[in-house]
Amino acid sequence: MAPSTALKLYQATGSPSAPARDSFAADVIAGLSARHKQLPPKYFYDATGSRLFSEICGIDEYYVARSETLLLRRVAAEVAAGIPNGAALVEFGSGESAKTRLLLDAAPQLSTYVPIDISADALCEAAGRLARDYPQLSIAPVVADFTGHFRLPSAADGCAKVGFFPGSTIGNFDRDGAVRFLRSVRQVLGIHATLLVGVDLIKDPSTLTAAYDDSRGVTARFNKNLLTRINRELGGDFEPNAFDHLALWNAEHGRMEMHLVSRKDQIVNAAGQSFAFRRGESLHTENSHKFTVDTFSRLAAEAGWSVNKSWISDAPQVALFRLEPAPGENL
Ligand code: AVJ
Repeated sequence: MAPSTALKLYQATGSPSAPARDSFAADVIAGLSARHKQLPPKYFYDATGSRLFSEICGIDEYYVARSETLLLRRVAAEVAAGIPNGAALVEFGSGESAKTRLLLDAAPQLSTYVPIDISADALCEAAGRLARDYPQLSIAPVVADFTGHFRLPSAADGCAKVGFFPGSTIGNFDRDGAVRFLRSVRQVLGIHATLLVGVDLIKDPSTLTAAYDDSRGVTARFNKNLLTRINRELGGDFEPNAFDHLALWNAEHGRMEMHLVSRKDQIVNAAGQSFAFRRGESLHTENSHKFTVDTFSRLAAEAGWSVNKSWISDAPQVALFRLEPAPGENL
């Protein structure tokens, strides 16, 4: 069923399709021309990719979403007790907003919800369903790449802000990128803010690798969908099955990596250019950094946030942090 039409979608990036396609093309050309071929993981999330990611979240081996949902359910009342009356919940990369409902149910004092997502399809659908289920809540969705610059919609003006960044998405940034992002979130949310961040914790490599290489092959399809998207949107001729899905634990950098490994020597055309792959050459598609409570607390401190509280789930463990602006830090 079509989502409610009462919702206005804020296009934070101006007219979305043309500039969005240009930067996709530019990123693909740059990434495939590099000595170590790579692509930014944000391009996974077209309509198919968003659907595949939801499917991944239902898979046993992908504990990241399951553990966090159980944790949120356990601590929702405690988290809600720290949320001021009339506050606005601002979610970075909201997708289906599945976990959001746990907070919305526990904190009816929230007046406003600002979901921000790069996928207009996922955002529209989720916002439509939420509008039906939470008629009191004012919902102001923003279509944006949350790593870029954008302003909050006026619906959130004058409200205390609660940032919500669950799912361990922060792990996609390298360390500098994560610090820069957390700094810009401080700026976007202003001074009367707290930020709830979900982070995946370092654990045994076999649990980690199974989570990124599930036995049903959904993660492999999610990874290869990036090639299908390039074919469709940038006139590419990738054969997705001429690449193998590879998930590996990089202990030195504390991160899971996903790659697409060429099964043969081949030339691929995309975005008006040709790219040579050697057999065994990898296209690096994602980093998912994992933390300890300590390493993440230090990272947050570098960005001007201090840890007000952290909670840890049952195994396989993930963590939820409540951050507040560090005293004495100016914006
Ligand atoms: C949505 C970025 C948190 O890194 O675990 C899932 C994406 N990649 N399976 C993650 C993902 C492979 C996910 N994040």
